Amino acid sequence: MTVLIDAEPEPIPVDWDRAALVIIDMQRDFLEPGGFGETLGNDVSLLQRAVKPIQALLERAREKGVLVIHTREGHRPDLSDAPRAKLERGAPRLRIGARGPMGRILVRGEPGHDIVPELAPKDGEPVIDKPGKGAFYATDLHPMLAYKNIETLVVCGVTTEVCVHTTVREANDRGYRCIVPGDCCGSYFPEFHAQGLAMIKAQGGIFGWVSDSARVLAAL
Ligand code: C5J
Repeated sequence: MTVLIDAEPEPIPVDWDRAALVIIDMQRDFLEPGGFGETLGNDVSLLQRAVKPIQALLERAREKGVLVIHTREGHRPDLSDAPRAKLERGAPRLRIGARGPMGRILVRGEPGHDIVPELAPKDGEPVIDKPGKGAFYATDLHPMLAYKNIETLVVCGVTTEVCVHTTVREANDRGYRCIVPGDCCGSYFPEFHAQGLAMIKAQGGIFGWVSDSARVLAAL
């Protein structure tokens, strides 16, 4: 059934049978002290605000049978899928692959790579392991969505201006309509968060639509 979600720049009709909730990188490495986010000099507590609103959307999506997809940014333990340009950034003892309090930073299988317990994937919910910022780059997300006839994505997670934004841009170019509930996203830089959302909905929704968890829940 098609319903209208209130959003900017304008309300958007959504058929929930052809929509997916895509939760980007809600990993301990970004949200907890001692992970990748903190090694880059960020205050990770700023991302916590997104957890509860995402949890509310996730629970409702599960109840209603809406497709839920989780993503995790990270690399193979041998780092063979990480470009040098990415590995060489930051102080050597804090780089991707270095050992930190939650295991090797941004490496698959390490505790820091896990999704935070409040949003842990359930059996049957696809988890996309992505080596880049965008969820479409070097992953099977696009065919997975195509096989399920998905046309609309509700995209949330962290960080607003990096992995959420990159994913929305990639999705937009592939023909998906993206709705971003702003309170379900977080950034280490509040000004980038605000500008990131503004950029999505500017120019008639050049990358997509911006809404919030209350308005999405009202339509779900
Ligand atoms: C970053 C992400 N910020 N998930 N990754 O490096 O946004």
